[in-house]
Amino acid sequence: MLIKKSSDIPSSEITPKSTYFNRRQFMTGLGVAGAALLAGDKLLDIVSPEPVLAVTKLPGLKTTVKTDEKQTPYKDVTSYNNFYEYGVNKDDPAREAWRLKPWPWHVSVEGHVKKPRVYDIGEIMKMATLEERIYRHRCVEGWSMVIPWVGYSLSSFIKQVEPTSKAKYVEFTTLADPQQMPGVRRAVLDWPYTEGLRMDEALHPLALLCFGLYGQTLLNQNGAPIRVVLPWKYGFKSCKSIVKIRFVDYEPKTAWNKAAPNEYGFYSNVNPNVDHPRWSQKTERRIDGSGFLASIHKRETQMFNGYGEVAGLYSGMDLRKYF
Ligand SMILES: Nc1nc2c(c(=O)[nH]1)N[C@H]1C(S)=C(S)[C@@H](COP(=O)(O)O)O[C@H]1N2
Ligand SMILES: [Mo]
Repeated sequence: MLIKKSSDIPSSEITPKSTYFNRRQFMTGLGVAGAALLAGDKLLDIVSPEPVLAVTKLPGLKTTVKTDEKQTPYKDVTSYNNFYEYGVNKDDPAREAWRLKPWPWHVSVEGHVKKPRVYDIGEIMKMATLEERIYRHRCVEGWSMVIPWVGYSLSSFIKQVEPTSKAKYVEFTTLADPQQMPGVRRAVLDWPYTEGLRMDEALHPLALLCFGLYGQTLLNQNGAPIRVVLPWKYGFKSCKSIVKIRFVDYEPKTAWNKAAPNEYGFYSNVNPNVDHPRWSQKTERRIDGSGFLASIHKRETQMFNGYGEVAGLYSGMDLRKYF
């Protein structure tokens, strides 16, 4: 749904960002009746404005990880999403996520760490140089994408907040505000959404602290303003719209493991040899703009999603037991 085509809006209205968010707050503050008065039969348009206005360009990025595979079109990356805080259907996030205010935003860093405190999103974005990384993304449901993310290694952040020797794992927590995220009013998961990594996994250079994709900041449905991306693991490990990062000495409970422990383990490394009880993990449907052809020409899923350099993290572990 569009409020106006972006081409109809003078650039003075698009920038600065704060203007945009104020306008959004103004509109949501009107309530449905006020919006209807303003918009007449365009009511639906005004309650779901064009998401592209919420992004900021991130110029001068160096691409450090690439693949020759065709990238998933921006339209698919931003409209076919799992983000249960907005609803359980793939199109719910793109329709509902405009309700989230990704700015101002703070992340609380807690636990076994020398610099525990609340960090501003702008401060975190400046802790290291942003770069582009084109990663494969594999959802446990059997589809995959190739996405040019923007961020920097999670390890750069971790080193600056200085976990102590007691920190063995890191836990991520997503916002769970029913005002901004209508999906959390239903108990489909035990909110807030949490995820976790062993410390050596979190420090692996492929683990990305992510702020954008396709050269601009994240849309809300992709986890604005801050998320992680772990390309060798199933998508659900990549926690979105993070408000808390906690360093702990125990294996953190994770939202999907709590919901269905026989289906979702803590590690959840992409592994074609270990099937999910409901979905084979041997092949995948690549969403690359080729439409229905991708459902016919399934690709073989690769161990660790093709990122064999992480194998050393799991040497000696029975990956059937630690799935
Ligand atoms: N907070 C939160 N993070 C989440 C999810 C979610 O429902 N809530 N879904 C996960 C799943 S199942 C996938 S496949 C990816 C999808 O990320 P994307 O839509 O940005 O591609 O986000 C993951 N992170
Ligand atoms: Mo997923």
